[in-house]
Amino acid sequence: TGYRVAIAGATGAVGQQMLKTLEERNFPVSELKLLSSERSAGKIVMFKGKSYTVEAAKPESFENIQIALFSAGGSVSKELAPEAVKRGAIVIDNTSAFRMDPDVPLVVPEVNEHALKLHNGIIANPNCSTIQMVAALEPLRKAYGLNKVVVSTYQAVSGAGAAAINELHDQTRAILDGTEFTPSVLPVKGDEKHYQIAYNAIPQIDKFQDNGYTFEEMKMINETKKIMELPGLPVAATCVRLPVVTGHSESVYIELGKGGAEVADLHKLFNEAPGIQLQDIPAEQIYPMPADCVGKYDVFVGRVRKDLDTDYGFHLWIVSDNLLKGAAWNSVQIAESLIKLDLV
Ligand code: 11C
Repeated sequence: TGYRVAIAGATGAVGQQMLKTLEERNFPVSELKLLSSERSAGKIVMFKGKSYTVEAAKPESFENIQIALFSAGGSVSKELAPEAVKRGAIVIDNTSAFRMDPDVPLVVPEVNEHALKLHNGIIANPNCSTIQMVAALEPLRKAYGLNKVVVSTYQAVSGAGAAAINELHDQTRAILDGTEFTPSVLPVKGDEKHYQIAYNAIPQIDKFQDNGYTFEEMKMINETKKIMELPGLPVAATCVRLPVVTGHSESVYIELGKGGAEVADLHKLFNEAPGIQLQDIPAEQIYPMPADCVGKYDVFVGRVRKDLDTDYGFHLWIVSDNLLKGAAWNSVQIAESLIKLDLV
């Protein structure tokens, strides 16, 4: 017994983590179909000790599938997610293709699991940097309300895919060896200019929009309002790429809706919140770091400080594995919620 599951983008960085997560969670899979682009079709992928041949994704691939996890890029989702839905599947889409569509729930289970009930076949998985931030802010919103969010990110190269990871390794090696190199992937593959990421920090993730913010920054701004169901919440973001392979970090300034909170109150809320781990003992130099979060499902919070000038203001440091809670785990968690709520 179990569910008939398909993964579109099965050979990618996130697809591989989805398989690992389904296996680790012992997700009830009765049949598994692994799909990819034509280029990766024919590859053999292991799941629970069994080998599967990856097939090129096409509309008919979703015949008889109940749950389809998509992480093969926005254009694949735009083309094939509606085809999967037409054939009776529920799609959990990890691209930005449908996130802001009012008919599509955008879900982080710790925050808005209830939104799943309104789905019309497609459920969107938010952007990685948004997921970890809203998961950490939700317990504070519930207790005090939330009036303002200002975030600066320190994002890992794996968010930009396998080519960006290779570029970081190759550049680091070239610099140590004193050889020449030509950046070709970051900050954005399709943009005109490319910059060194090794030993650097690049204040551009995704393309610039007309308002001077990047698309990654606008995703954090718009998705946060939608997931937290606070359309009027002021949110500002600055997104920066660092030479870290996996694990996004965020410095977040918030203003609560009520006064009177102390650091200890926030600690208590984080300690009680699902999916959050508090690591905040300054006297012992305890705080979250990406290297410690790799491979873990939770969102880690530390450096909790009360603002020195503004009433209701707090500063937080939030770290999580961008491929797990930021992508694969949140998607599988949505599938688990759908089963729990009897929505499959
Ligand atoms: C990054 N946050 O780190 C991006 C990757 O909209 O799902 C995730 C892109 C997305 O580059």
